Amino acid sequence: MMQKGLLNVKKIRKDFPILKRQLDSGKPLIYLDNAATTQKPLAVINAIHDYYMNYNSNIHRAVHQLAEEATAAYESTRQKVAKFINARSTDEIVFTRNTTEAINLVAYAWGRANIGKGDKIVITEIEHHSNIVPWQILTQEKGAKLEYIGVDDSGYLKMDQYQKHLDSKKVKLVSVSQMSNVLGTITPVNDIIKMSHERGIPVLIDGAQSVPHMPVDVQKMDCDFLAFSAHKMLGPTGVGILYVKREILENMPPFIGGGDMIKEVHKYETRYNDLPYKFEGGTPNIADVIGFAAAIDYLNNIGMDRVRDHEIDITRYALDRIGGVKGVTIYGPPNPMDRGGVVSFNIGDIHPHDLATIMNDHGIAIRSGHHCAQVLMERLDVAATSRASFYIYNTKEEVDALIGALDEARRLFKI
Ligand code: 7TS
Repeated sequence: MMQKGLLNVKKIRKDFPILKRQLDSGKPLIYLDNAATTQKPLAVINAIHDYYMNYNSNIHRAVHQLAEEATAAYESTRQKVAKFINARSTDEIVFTRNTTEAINLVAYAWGRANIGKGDKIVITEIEHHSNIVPWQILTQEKGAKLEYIGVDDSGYLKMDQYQKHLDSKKVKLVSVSQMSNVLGTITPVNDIIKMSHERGIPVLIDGAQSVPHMPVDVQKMDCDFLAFSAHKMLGPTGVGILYVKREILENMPPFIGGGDMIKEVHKYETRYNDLPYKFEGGTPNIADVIGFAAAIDYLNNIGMDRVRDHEIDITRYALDRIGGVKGVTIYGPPNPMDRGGVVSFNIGDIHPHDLATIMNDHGIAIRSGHHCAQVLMERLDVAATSRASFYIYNTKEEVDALIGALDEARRLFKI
């Protein structure tokens, strides 16, 4: 049953064994690097353990009992994923290794068949490298062009630039992150998709940061492709999801050739398997796909609306508290309603790696660096930022501990 009201964070924390960990500094762990990967509840760890202990087998191939059990569990995750994002059917859900591979799948399979000389692909300045490099490779190979929607000083996309790109009439694909992993910006994907569909242009949504943190409905949004990673939403590493609208997937050539993606192979030709198996060549990451189901169950039990509400609450508090630190610059939208639970900042001229090292001495795990978003770093005119990112088990007390440690760093560096 879905719960109501504020999250019972105290209870949630008990489900995550790692949160009890004492670090080498002697301090308890304060984990604020959730945009990189989240921690895993016991239910996920147990599901993986149970698979290897009791029904380890390859899937889709044999008729013996273990194979049937493993196949059923693997396919049950696909059903849960389809329901979680409200896909029309499980045919539209392809398992990959991560968001990066999901986007590359689209670039290779769809892109090679649909992008030609002089065509344009539109992305934005806030993208993660995973949503930049595949398009650079494709456009360079095809003699096509990569165009950017800029970001303003408050972290919002410059929609007038988007309009101009669309008006230029050569755009064949738009690929945009729904939530920035640096600024936290939640982008206006509904408008972006509507504007591009009016011109018959498909849209890929990078949901690596959005799907774990807010309700995402592919039918409502009407995106053509959606990519995200299990490991950023309580699930194991090594599992990514690519949603593709059925009518597009049906016409896509395959990505990786080999076992499992075929129906019949002859000396010089192959009949490919049904959707979505045509896009899942080779033995997949069975154990972790099975583990991912437990993560989806866990999130469903809380309810994604409540996950989002918790993060708005803690982000509002963090923006306020971090904003009060002397010498601080916070990047991204000032309004917590317009962003996810990610706060990037710099303090004076303290290098983010130095800051992260001092935080580590306090048991606080934050991220420092370019966050795989160097195009955005150039736009912000910084080499790096520090970043605190939150999830369902984080508390305001942990934000307070961060502030205490930041103040100490500031004193150390005489800012
Ligand atoms: N897209 C976005 C918006 C991301 O934030 C990330 C990972 C990816 C794509 C790639 O996901 P992967 O699972 O394929 O690696 N972001 C981060 C981060 O912010 N820190 O570490 C990874």
